[in-house]
Amino acid sequence: METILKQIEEYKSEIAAFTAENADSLEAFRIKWLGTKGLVKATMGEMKNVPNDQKKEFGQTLNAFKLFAEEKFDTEKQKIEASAEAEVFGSIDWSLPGEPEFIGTRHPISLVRNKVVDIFKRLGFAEAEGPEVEDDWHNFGALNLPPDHPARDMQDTFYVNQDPTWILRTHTSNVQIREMEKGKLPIRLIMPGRVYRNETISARAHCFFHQVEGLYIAENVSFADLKQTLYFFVKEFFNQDVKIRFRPSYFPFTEPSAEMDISCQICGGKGCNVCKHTGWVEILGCGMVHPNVLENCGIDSTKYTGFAFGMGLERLTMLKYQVKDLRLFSENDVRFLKQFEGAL
Ligand code: 2U9
Repeated sequence: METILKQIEEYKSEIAAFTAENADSLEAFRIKWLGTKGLVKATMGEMKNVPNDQKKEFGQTLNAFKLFAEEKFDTEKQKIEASAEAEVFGSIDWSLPGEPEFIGTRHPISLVRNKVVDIFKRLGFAEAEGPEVEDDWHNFGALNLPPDHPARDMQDTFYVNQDPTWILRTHTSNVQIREMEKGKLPIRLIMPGRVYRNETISARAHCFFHQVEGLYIAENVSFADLKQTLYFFVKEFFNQDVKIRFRPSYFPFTEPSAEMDISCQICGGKGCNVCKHTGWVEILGCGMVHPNVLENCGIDSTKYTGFAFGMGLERLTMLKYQVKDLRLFSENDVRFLKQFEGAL
């Protein structure tokens, strides 16, 4: 008994004196002390030679010895790992430029939307958004569309679960109605958003697309204000040389109504395929807000007037970047999307 206890003490001082120089000497330490044929296990075997009344105490000594060896191994292992890490860290040239990750590009529709909104913000318009699932009143009724208007037809509009109450909005005009209902005047808002129409998908039409609509309501707002605002917009969006012209049109929510053309940016007005040899391309619809629409939202149409306009973002993007097929905008082909890196 005395001999084995003395032996354990000697082992402990040998273990305490050990320092691992490298991974190999650490492994040698593990095999010598903690391996299946190691000295710790062999010492454990001495238990059978100890008299029964001393087994408990000896068991504790053995456990402490085992722990001592294991802890030493763990601390030396950590030291080796830390120095290996430091070696790698020290060998890296931290001044080298990093390898850039390709993080994608903004979608062309987003680029154009942001540009349009920025231009109107400079004129004092604020951005507003509203729901894409809308009720009949905010999408049609309040906008002076009669109950039998063809746009309400299920052939043209998506109804949610065939329920006549809920539809996918067909324009962002529902946002204007909701803002007007709040009753705070004057209103000067620009509203970008996704809209839905039940169309067969082709190069020129899709069942969803994006619009930007604008609305300005105050006292004494005139058609001249509308023209000047839109002229400023197209000059900023396309270039300084762009010309505009207005043609009379009809929308149930505006009176008078007009469509605006710009001089063709492809051929400079000389005539090409894009402008169908007319020198002009249509880019938006607009008009003075119909008195019925103002009254529908509780606004006194004898005191206030306003103008509104709407344009398709896909169309604007196609004109600016000569994109020939609308389907490219929703296919997410990176070869197409990458071309807009750094655009605008
Ligand atoms: C309210 C009052 C009036 C918004 C307007 C148009 C004319 C228009 C089309 C352009 C291409 C839709 O994306 S498109 O197919 N829009 O021509 N939109 S006036 O008039 C409003 C809106 C809200 C309360």
